[in-house]
Amino acid sequence: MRELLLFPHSHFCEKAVWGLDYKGLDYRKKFLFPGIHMMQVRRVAPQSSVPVLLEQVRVIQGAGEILGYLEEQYPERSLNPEQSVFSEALALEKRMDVELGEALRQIAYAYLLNYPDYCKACFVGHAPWWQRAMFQIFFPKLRKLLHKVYVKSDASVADAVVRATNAMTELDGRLASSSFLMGDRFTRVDLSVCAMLSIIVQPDEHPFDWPVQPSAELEALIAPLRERPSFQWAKGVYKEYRQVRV
Ligand SMILES: N[C@@H](CCC(=O)N[C@@H](CS)C(=O)NCC(=O)O)C(=O)O
Repeated sequence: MRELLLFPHSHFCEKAVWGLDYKGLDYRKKFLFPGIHMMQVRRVAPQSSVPVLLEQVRVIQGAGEILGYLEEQYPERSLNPEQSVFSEALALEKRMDVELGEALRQIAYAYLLNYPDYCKACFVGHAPWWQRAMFQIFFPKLRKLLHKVYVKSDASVADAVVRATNAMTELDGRLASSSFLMGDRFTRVDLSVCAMLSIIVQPDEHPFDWPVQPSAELEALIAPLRERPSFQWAKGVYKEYRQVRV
């Protein structure tokens, strides 16, 4: 059986999950315990990051790589942009992974690591009691690690806010004249950008059942973004194109 290694709330994982769901493929989700995931993932793949797709003897690491692989193996319901804009589209997707996806993650962790219960719900809300207890014990260490890797410093978070806002301004501009980011139909670029936005949009169609966001400071940063065309667009795309398979 096809298997996807992932964290439940991760927007990069959501990008791969959406791809699999969109193609109507069967697969098993294997949620990993943060920290311990590094050993588990490195046993099969070069980096420690998820998502990782395991299909027979193949190991595909990285959300974009997984979308590419799915398109190659299962070309029906194509998510590829037209050939004429293909490289431009992939470049936009990659840039948005960083400018939007990585920046939003950095901002989110900067505030949410102060809320252990929220983090617990994100990483192990689905897991048996003993994993939730283990998470509680390991959280101080995990918090330190996540802060070091993702949050870095106040200045770097401030820069991430500027980068994410600029990225959304660019998207708003593109969406002023089209319902799609590249070409005239739904493609992997739309899917990917909406998945990156999912951590702030938290759409109902997303398979993760989001806990209530506890940080007033983070909410103050997100609130003005809700009015953005790109934010509203992502909500609409989720409604129309996100088929959930549990
Ligand atoms: N470039 C990768 C990035 C994936 C990524 O950053 N995954 C994070 C979760 S959102 C992760 O696994 N972090 C833990 C680690 O790298 O060990 C992709 O597109 O899949």
